[in-house]
Amino acid sequence: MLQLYDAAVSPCCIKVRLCLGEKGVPAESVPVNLGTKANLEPDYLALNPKGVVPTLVDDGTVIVESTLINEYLDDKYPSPPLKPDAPAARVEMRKWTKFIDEELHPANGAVAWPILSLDRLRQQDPDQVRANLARHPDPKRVARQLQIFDQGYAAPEVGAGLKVFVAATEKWETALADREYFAGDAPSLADLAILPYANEVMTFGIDALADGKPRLRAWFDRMAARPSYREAVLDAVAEPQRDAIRARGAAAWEEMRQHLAS
Ligand SMILES: N[C@@H](CCC(=O)N[C@@H](CS)C(=O)NCC(=O)O)C(=O)O
Repeated sequence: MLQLYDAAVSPCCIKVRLCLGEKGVPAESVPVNLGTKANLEPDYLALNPKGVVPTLVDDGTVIVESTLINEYLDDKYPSPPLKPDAPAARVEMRKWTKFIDEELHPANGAVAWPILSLDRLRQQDPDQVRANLARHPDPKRVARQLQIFDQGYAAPEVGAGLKVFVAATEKWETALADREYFAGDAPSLADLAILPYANEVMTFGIDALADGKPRLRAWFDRMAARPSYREAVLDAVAEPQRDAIRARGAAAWEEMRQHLAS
């Protein structure tokens, strides 16, 4: 059976779980506790030298990077297809997955990461927290997390990340003007790549970002009605935890939104 090294609320892991759900392919979820930095233990770094989740292991073959994992799953389990047939629509699909990997996911580290982590980290010894954050092999991630730990939602990184989210929701609303899904006429890997981040917008207390974007809301409702969303999101994170995240995000939004005024 496939093994997925996994973290429940990680958008990159949700992306892969959505794909497994759409395919109806079972996988053993191997939880990696990001809170205790299990992702930086030598055994895990041997699988994924970047020290991030997800990692997929298929009978000894190790695949990292959520977008590549989903491409692999779609190649290996072609039914139902999650890549449109037409070459131009495939380019469209990959334009979105590239945008998520290169722009929105790093911004996510400045918007969702503090909502998920900051309150918990602030209950710990600050020097210990800084030392722990600094252990990560990616210097950009370390600098971003240290700045946000020290400055909270006033950190410039939060403002920059939030502006990327605003731009993303605007791009999504525009793209959905003439289509129901982001590439082709059925859900594709593009929709599965966007959904975890749209889910944060809609359920992390920051849904003001979707105000005035009816097409984005309708697309989200369509995608959230699919069984794969139930499995990948609702079944993976208990309702009280989802409620707590929403409450923390709503409080954070009052501070975060100040960045949009400037
Ligand atoms: N480009 C990678 C990004 C993976 C990534 O950033 N994963 C986050 C969770 S969403 C992580 O493992 N963070 C660990 C940490 O910050 O220590 C992918 O798409 O798989």
